[in-house]
Amino acid sequence: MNMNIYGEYQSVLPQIMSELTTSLQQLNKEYQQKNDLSLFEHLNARIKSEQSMIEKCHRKGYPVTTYSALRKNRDSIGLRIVCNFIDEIYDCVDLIEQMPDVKIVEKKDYITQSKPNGYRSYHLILDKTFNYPDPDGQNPGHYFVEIQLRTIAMDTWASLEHEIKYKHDIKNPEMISQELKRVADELASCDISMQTIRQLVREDK
Ligand code: 0O2
Repeated sequence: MNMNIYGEYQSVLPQIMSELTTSLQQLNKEYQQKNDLSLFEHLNARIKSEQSMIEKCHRKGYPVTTYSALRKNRDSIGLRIVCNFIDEIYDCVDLIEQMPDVKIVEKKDYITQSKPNGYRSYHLILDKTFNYPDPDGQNPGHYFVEIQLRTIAMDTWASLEHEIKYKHDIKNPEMISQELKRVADELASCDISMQTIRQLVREDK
């Protein structure tokens, strides 16, 4: 019988994802009450498909095991937080850092240091304790979660870039890459302008 790569944790992962989603929605509510604006606009969550996880294990040279899926790779559970403005991304990172039982084990700021192709986003890897056993035999167990934080503009670009690149054979890749980078930079400039406009409106009050 073929065992799922997530093994006995297959049913635990969605529960962990759901608990964390609820905690973040609660954080958003509290922030809204305090600041009269949203911490984030929306939040998506996914468990990495078995096929993608197996492909990633092959790509990284890890054995295709439950241990590799949950310990060597750290994005079996992934959350994407989409904010209205850049400032809220950094507020959100600070608030996540203060959440109980959360340790941030990696931060990658692709906003101040965008990828060469124009990709922008803030990536976090959390090590969070949950009331479920983990692959190291601990209970409460430790689980890794990847969180990507983006503005609406960054999210639009990443979704469209993914759609364009992964679904079609590209005949003129250099020109397409240049154009995508140009659009990414224009959107980044719009993000800054929108934040400046909001600041002007606030100062006017
Ligand atoms: P999915 O379907 O989102 O899970 P690794 O995660 O180890 O492969 P690395 O360098 O450690 O690679 O991770 P990185 O680049 O910090 O983040 C990887 C994830 O960020 C990707 O996950 C994408 O979701 C997103 N990402 C990174 N670069 C780009 C990009 O240029 N364009 C788009 N659209 N998304 C990007 P996966 O596993 O590829 O896919």
